[in-house]
Amino acid sequence: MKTSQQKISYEVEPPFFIIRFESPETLNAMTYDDYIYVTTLLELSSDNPDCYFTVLESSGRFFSSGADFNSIPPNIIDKNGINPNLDPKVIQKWLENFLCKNQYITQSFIRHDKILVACLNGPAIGLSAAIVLLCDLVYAMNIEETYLQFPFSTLGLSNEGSVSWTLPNKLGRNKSFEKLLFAQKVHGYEIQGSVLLESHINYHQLEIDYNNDKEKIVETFNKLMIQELKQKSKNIFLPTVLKMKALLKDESLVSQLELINTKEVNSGLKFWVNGIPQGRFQKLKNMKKAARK
Ligand code: CO8
Repeated sequence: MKTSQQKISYEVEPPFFIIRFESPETLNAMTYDDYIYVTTLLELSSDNPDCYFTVLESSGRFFSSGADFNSIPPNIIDKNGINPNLDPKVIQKWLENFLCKNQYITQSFIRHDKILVACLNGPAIGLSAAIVLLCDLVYAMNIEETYLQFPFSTLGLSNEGSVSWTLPNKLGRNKSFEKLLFAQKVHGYEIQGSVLLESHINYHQLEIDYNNDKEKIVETFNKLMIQELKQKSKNIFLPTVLKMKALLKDESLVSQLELINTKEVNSGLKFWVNGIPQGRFQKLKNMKKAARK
């Protein structure tokens, strides 16, 4: 099994701090260790005075398939016939395994002070999709193939990553209800112009076969996105972008995101204590295993 350092690389290319997900074999699924490693990289970027942009890039078909189902710990409940709701040890276990980690990861993205850029090579799912909605600039390689999906209801989870605030504000309230309650895909075309921004890359001008050379095209997309951002920021006085971010994402907005983050993790805790997500993740893992045979 790869370590977080093997799955996630980083590069400092001022004014950019580039974080790249490099486990295409699992569609860039993330364990809590991986997400927490990303938060340490966010801090490195934050502490680097030469970096003004933190760029998230990925590899392969998906930006990220969200939580790695192989990393979800099994729920050992009812071993002694104790109702899990009444066993403080079970509650403590999920406070540590879920609530603290999830809240901390989301909080790191909410509070990140550099311009957060997501370059989507493909779809993002779950907590990773929620993180995309917390980014300041989001570019997609291919609008038709890109989607965000929040399968929290099918996995017996509650909303995560402050998506209860971000999605209704970007997509509208009623549509967000449908997308979240029924775990439906938010297609690229539905958020084009609001979440997904247009890049000026013209793939038809590149000498790459879009359908047959996906690895090369993602590599090229990542490279060209950095070039494009360099070009766009060529004539700007960089310290202004951070002042602008502080205004566009001011303390009242940050506080709202933090409040909803706290409410979300608390609303999900009971499901973990009762073993619901663990069972559903296990089912998903078994389904994938069976499909491999
Ligand atoms: N975890 C681990 N492995 C994965 C994951 C994942 N989330 N997603 C895909 N993979 C693996 C598959 O097992 C498969 O491996 P192999 O080739 O060895 O069989 C490989 O990646 C390719 O996947 P598929 O063959 O399934 O590719 P498809 O194009 O057919 O399907 C999908 C792509 C739709 C993304 C499908 O793989 C899927 O449904 N994956 C699960 C997505 C998911 O539900 N993620 C969880 C979201 S919830 C969340 O993020 C909340 C987090 C809360 C807890 C945080 C704990 C860290």
